Amino acid sequence: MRDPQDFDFHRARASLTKTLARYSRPPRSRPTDRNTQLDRYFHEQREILQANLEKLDRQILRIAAFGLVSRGKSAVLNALLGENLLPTGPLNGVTQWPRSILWLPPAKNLASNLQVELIDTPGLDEIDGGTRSEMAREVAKQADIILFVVAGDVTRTEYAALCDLWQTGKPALLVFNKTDLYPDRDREAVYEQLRSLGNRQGIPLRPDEIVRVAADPKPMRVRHELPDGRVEDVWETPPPDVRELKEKLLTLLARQGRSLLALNALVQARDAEREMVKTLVELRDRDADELIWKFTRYKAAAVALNPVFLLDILGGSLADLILVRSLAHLYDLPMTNHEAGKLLKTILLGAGGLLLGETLSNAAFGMGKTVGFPGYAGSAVAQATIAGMGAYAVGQAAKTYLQQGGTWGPTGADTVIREILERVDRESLLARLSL
Ligand SMILES: Nc1nc2c(ncn2[C@@H]2O[C@H](COP(=O)(O)OP(=O)(O)O)[C@@H](O)[C@H]2O)c(=O)[nH]1
Ligand SMILES: [Mg+2]
Repeated sequence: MRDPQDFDFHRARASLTKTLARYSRPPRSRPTDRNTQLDRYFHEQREILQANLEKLDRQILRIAAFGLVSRGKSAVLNALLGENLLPTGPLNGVTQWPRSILWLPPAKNLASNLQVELIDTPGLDEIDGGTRSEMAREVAKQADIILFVVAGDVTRTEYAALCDLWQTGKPALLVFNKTDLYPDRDREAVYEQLRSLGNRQGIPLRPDEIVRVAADPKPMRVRHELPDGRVEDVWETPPPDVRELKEKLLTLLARQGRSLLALNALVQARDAEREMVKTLVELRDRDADELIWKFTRYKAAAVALNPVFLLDILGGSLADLILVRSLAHLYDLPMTNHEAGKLLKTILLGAGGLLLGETLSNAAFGMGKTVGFPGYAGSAVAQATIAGMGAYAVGQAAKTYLQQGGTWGPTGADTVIREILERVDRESLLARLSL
């Protein structure tokens, strides 16, 4: 049987490739554009798309550790690595910048060529406010899984930071470190404490998203009984214990690693595309509305003045089509067949309205526009109104579809994200990304 993760992976790749192709060139600038940064902005978003495609191709999954200073973020990652590659210490500011290290977990647990990168970050309270939150947001965006490291009581600051990270929709684990110092603090106790902090806002985690570790336990005094019956106290340093965390991560990586990678790439691609389209739409919204009104008036006038029944409908629909094309041109946004199809439906509904309107007004005012003035004027006004409204509806619908960009098409990011999430276990960490 084909691995569903493979399927997710390939669909995500196809969707991203299509999106990139759709935005292969920056939108043409218009004299009314106030924002001269449009070109640069477009390239930035395109780079995000490209980077995500590369990340997907190289199959790099990123796990980032966050938390306040000295909670043992670096120590936890070292314990996972099985080597002290990252500097740790009791002083603030040991870790100044985010750093990433390739993790080679036991291969049998990992599907295919997945690579895992561990990202160490400075304490959320280690650098000044603005830079810190921006850095945290950037790293969180790129991460596929978030580890939030605490030790002892969870403070309000930690709770707030955890909520912020939770907003990204990424799967997150709360890593309760230094269990050697807090042997009685079990999962329930930690969860209860979160509850007391969260009160009505809800808890940003489920109990099974809490793991307990002792990444760098301090030496303990151990009593040894010697063969001759004497008792001796010696200091022993227990080995790091990150079993719970490692197991959770390996299970997650094996079951959903590639799907997770696919989803994250898609979510970022979708956001980049939305950003691009939003900027363009905001910039050209006034022009678009003007265009729609112009067409609305033309169409109303043309329908009112034109005496031939079928010509109204044909001409009206043609005008609608031209309006749609003009709008697409104005925004300079690509229009997929899927959207064009949806639009066509709206246009046909508009034509149906006109047809119905003509029939009804013919009945109400006698023989229609061809006979007698009062009848003509009455039905002409009615038909013109309906035709005008139709153009307006079509214009607004076209605007909405264009604004949604390609993300809703059959290969669009939104569709693929939804379909992957429908397949995966809803209760699992992965479902968090549906936010
Ligand atoms: N007792 C105890 N100390 C730990 C544990 N993990 C880390 N530490 C200590 O906590 C201090 C801060 O660790 P570090 O990894 O630098 O914290 P970071 O600032 O969050 O990266 C260091 O002195 C570590 O030795 C643990 O499991 N138990
Ligand atoms: Mg550190």
